[in-house]
Amino acid sequence: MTEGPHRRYNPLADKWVLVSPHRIMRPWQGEEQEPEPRPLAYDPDCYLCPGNTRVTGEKNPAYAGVHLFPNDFPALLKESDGTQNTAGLFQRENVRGECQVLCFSPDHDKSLPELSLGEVAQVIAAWCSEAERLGQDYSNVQIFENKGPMMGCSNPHPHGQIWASDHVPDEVRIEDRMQATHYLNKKQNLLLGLAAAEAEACERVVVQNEDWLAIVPYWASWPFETLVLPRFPVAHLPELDEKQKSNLAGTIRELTIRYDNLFRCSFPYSMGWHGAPCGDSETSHWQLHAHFYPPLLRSASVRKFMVGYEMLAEAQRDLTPERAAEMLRAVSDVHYRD
Ligand code: H2U
Ligand code: ZN
Repeated sequence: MTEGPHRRYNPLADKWVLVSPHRIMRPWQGEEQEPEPRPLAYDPDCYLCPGNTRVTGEKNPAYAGVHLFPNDFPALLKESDGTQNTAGLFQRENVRGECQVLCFSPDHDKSLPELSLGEVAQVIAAWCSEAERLGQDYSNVQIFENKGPMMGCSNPHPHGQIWASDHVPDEVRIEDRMQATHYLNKKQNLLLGLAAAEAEACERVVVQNEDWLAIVPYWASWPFETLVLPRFPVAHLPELDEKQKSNLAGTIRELTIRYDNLFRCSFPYSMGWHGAPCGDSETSHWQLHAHFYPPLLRSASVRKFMVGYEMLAEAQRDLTPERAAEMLRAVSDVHYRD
């Protein structure tokens, strides 16, 4: 028997999602996209490949592992001034920040799931050291990856971005408030409690090891959305020890392999890390975590659109999070291209 329509609450974002499991069989006559062609290991026209020249004329080094460089078109600048207006209908404030680009590997063709464990560990080490370095100067260090043309990513070369800002952006500000309220009311860390409950129930777990869990959250709004959760208290990426980082490499590698295997394609997503605002002295309510938001719904080309009811009312899904987790668990943990 299928479940009836119901709503689920997201205590981290203070949002609801409408779940309509009975609707999953509805016919699809919408857009069918062509799967993207696989690129080459080296592309002479790519601005991120080793040795190539970027838009600015600057030349990339012949890098062998990860490669980090300041974004040539940064959304935030180190200095900013202008009129501030802190009251009324037309408020504005000045912002200061820095943007970095992080190439995950010299290989133009290999995204995270196709890198070795050691190579994924190098990406994690770079995330941690940049979070540490930029966290000295800024309130928030937003580490993220936008993957695939479906997500508007301009270049197939595997890379992520890091935007540091002197303000705490909305998503993090709301999570800060929600975790603080939960901690105050329940005397428990929200996501640490969630990790323990999910590990026990297993229903929504996709990957697990001694230190980490990847789950499809109970309140997921994207069909195959996942949350990567530490099973120990930690507020910031640079606080991870070597074993925790190495187990995280295994978690991210396995999760992204399962993603790719689901529809046998390079699975698009936006992912990123959330940690406590840098420099906050009281962080007991905070738990570091990563969100993966993939757009795909039923195949390499059929995506979920967050439109209509989602834009005007609240998120809605047909496939249950439990079924999504089951599907991700059912595929192999060996990449389909191996
Ligand atoms: P996306 O493909 O996720 O948009 O990221 C590519 C980033 O790389 C983008 O932010 C930067 C763009 O500004 N970039 C450079 O810094 N130098 C270049 O020569 C091209 C692109
Ligand atoms: Zn490239």
